[in-house]
Amino acid sequence: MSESDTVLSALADGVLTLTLNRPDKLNAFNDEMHLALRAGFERAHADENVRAVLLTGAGRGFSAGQDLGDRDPKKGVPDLGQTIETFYNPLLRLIRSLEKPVICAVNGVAAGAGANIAFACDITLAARSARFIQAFAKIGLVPDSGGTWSLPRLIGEARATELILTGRTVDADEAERIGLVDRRVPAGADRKTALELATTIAGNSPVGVRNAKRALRRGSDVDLATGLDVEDGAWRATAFSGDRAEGVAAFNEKRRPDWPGR
Ligand code: LHQ
Repeated sequence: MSESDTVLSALADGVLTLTLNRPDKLNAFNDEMHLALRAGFERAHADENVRAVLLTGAGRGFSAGQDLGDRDPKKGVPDLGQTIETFYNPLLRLIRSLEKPVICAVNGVAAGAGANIAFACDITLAARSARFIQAFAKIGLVPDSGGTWSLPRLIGEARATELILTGRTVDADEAERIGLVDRRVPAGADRKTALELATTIAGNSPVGVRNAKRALRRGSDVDLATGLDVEDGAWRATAFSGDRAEGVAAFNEKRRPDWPGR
């Protein structure tokens, strides 16, 4: 089933589900969990049977961020910069550079790095129980895991500044309203809805999905002229692909496509 008990891993219908699994610590990150999650995303990069990733948490929370027991200054001065460079930044790069979509289902609390990992994903769903906390200012830190990058992009600079400087809790309704998450889903349906979404995407053309994601990622950071060039490149990469030929043939023959993925 898994690389490690701290992250459960299961592949079905093209969807690799990665479940953070330290529920008694609200899935706070210790070194073992960092390595296990990294291994999960490395597999997603390498394994062509993986067409989408679903990231979620076991128990009553998504993740409370860094395990503060593991980084307690009273147990010797921890090198926090090294923690960021060894674990969080490589993880964020792995998630953001993955050419397959990453769906995140947030159940319960997502605090600190736990929240910012959720915001790095392509589509984030919030269960009714979800709450998001930029906990950093409360423990004498600034955001990591790309929070100062992702929050302004999702909700604008003013709201991002308020959430980061106050560290206040945002519930699922507000998160949906301000665009911090894609949508809120009814109680108990978050995992199911996220899996349906991931399975739908995993059933679409891998070439189409990969190039659409590439164009979206690059296009959102450039001017219109460059954006049109980026889109043109993505269009050409799909228009002459085996997936396009198969997609059109399957439509005409009234059958499900069998994507070559090239
Ligand atoms: C925890 C944690 C936790 C360990 C709950 N660690 N055990 C990067 C680099 C280096 C250093 C520092 O940080 C970072 C990045 C970051 O992520 S910084 C932000 C770190 N996270 C936080 O500051 C959040 C700390 N946790 C909380 O404020 C609360 O636990 C929240 C609001 C998340 C949940 O509150 P409750 O629902 O009331 O649950 P609880 O507080 O009772 O927690 C349940 C258990 O989980 C409890 O253990 P216990 O043995 O008493 O049942 C907590 O100690 C444990 N836990 N967060 N981060």
